[in-house]
Parts: sequence; structure tokens; C-alpha cells
Amino acid sequence: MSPTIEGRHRAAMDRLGAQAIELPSWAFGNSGTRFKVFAQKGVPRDPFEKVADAAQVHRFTGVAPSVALHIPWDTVEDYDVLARHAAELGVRIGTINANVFQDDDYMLGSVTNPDPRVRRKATDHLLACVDVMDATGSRDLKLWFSDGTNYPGQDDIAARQDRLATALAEVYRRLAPHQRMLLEYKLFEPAFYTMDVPDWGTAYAHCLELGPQAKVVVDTGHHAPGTNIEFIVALLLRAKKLGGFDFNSRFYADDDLMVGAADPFQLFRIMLEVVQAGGLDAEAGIAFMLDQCHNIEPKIRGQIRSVMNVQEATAKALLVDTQALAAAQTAGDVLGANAIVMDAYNTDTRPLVAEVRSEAGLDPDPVAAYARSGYAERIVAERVGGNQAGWGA
Ligand code: RM4
Ligand code: MN
Repeated sequence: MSPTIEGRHRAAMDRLGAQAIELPSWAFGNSGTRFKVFAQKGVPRDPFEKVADAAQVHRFTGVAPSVALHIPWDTVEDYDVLARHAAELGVRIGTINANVFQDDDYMLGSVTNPDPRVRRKATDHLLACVDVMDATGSRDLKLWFSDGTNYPGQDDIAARQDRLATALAEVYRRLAPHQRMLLEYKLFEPAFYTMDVPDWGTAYAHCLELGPQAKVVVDTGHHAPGTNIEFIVALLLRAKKLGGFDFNSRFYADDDLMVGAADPFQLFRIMLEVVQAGGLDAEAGIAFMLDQCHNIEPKIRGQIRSVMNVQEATAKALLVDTQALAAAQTAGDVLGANAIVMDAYNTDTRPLVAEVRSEAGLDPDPVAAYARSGYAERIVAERVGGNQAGWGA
């Protein structure tokens, strides 16, 4: 017999209370498009202030205990000091993101560059990121490569794959047994003809060759329109090769808008695959990260809203009556099975998630509680002078 609706609610609440969503340090800095980066008042001037802002999101949501760094944007002299600063604020340093896409040397690629000197430089940066992980206690190294070509014939596609494999293998060998390499893919941009890691299949093939500590990251904004992302998620989960998510929303290309804003139904469908495959269990090792930019909206509030969107979608996925669904599927009851999934999706999970917060001793409304805290006004008054952090700064 299926558990009662009350039983499912209780089970969902327990799961939601234990959820962990990682925040990107770069979400708190200024960002924009190639047309304009708009500066906002109160934006962090250094990684310490970014971590402080991330800690506010955790303070009011209770489910965002870690913040990812991007190197060199978040380079500091002493990572111990930054890690301690995070701990004092109730959060910790999470994934380390490498950056081999913003140096003039990388015009024709980083680890796939035809010039061995540039490849060496890029690989050395990736190795240096593992040093940072050692200092911060981070588990994951996340790699996204802007590498690719713009014109047919520009470079040898297969040779670039060989160069990529060589660099990845060197970095993989440098990992400690508890550390992982997460390889991210992206269909296009900045390269327009070929990206060297354009899709999950390419990332999966490299990860398979590397070994069990290499896993694929699904950035929800990095697919062609209409791609069935939950299918990719289900396949990677089945192969135990899903390392995590970079959550965000897209309407057109890699828009980096708030997760669950453009297509909450897609987010639900993704979370349903995760839930059904046991991907919420800590042992599954799936990193639920946000990778977003808040170009025109307030950043901390934007992050709070994004965390809430993930929680609400997860709650809907958890409410699916899985036993009834399995029975309908076995019986070939197409419409019955679909109705069970849609019933869960159409449930307003906001009260349930609010209850989870109340049980944790938090305000049920994080947006209002954050507004009342006066933090937004305080950082505007305090963060005067200095250089605001920005995408690429
Ligand atoms: C890339 C990719 C990476 C992120 C950078 C900022 O498009 O999504 O994950 O670190 O942007
Ligand atoms: Mn990403």
C-alpha cells in the first residue's frame, strides 16, 4: 500500500531539512553581459565579503552551508584564514572552480591549445587549484573549458581531444583519494564551431577513461533548446557518473538566470529523476550547486529566491507517490502514471517548505526575514571604496 499523503509529507520534510545547496561566490559580485556590467551598491570587494554574503543566504534558508570559489577570482594569500572566516560565519568553502578562460594566452584554447607552452600553463593552473582544495578541505574540483574552435579546419578536432585527455589525466593523478574532478560541458560559447567538451557524452567518455573520481557536471543552461535534461540526468545517475549540478535558468542561451525561474516544470522533472535514483542521499555524492549571475536584481535576495526554488521543486519531487507510480507503470496505465506525477507537480509546496524552516528554528519566510535584518542596507553603508568584485575581477 502507498504511504498516506501525511506520511509522504513527513518523509519529504525530513529530506528537505537535510538538503544542501552550494552557492557560487561569483553570484555576489557584479555581473552583466558583453554589453554592460551594472555596478550595484554594497557588492563585495573581496572573497571574505563574498563569503559573508553567502552566509546570509544560509542564515535565512538553513540549506546553503557551502560556497564555491573561482580561482583566480577568489585568490587569497592564506586559504586557511578564508576557511576559518567561513566557519565563523557558519558556512564552509565548497567546490573549487578553475579558470582557464580569461588570459590572453588562452585565445586558441587552454589545455587543448596547439602550443605546448600554453597547455603547460593551463595544466599548472589546474594543479594549483588542487593545492587550494588541500588548503580549504574542498572535495571537488570543477572544470569548465571554454576551449574550442570557430572555423572548420582551424585545428585538428581529434588532436584537441588527445591534448584534453592528457591534461585531465595529469590533474586526476594529483587528486587525493577523497577528492573528485567534476567535468562540465557546454554546447557553444565562447567557441562557435566546436567546443572541446560540448556535451554530456564527451564529458562522460573522458570521465570513464579517467576513473571513479571523475564525474560529470550538468549545468542546466548548457544545452540546446528542447534538450531533455532529465534524460541525461537519469543516464548519468544510472552510470554513477553524475557529480553534480550547476543550476540556473535559460530562456535562450547560457542566460544564468535564477534556477526555476524560466521553467519550474523542468527543474521538477530533473529533481524527480534525482529523487527516484536515490540522488539525495549523501552517499550518492551529488553536489547541488547554483551557477548564476544576478545582473539586474539584488544578489543576496536572488540567491535566497533560487535556493527556495530548488527546495520547492525538490519537495514536489518528494511528494510523488512512487508506489502508486510504479503500479501504474507496470499496469501500462499511461494516463494514470502521468497523473500521479502531475499531482505532485501541481501541489503548492511552499507551506511544506515553510514548515521545514519553522522546525529548524528559522523564519518561515526567508525573503522577509532577510529584508528585516537590515543587512542589505548595512553593506551599502559599509562597503564604500575599494574595488567591487565583478565577473572576471
Ligand atoms: C561557465 C561555466 C562555469 C562557471 C563560469 C563562470 O559558463 O558555467 O561553471 O564557473 O561560467
Ligand atoms: Mn556552470
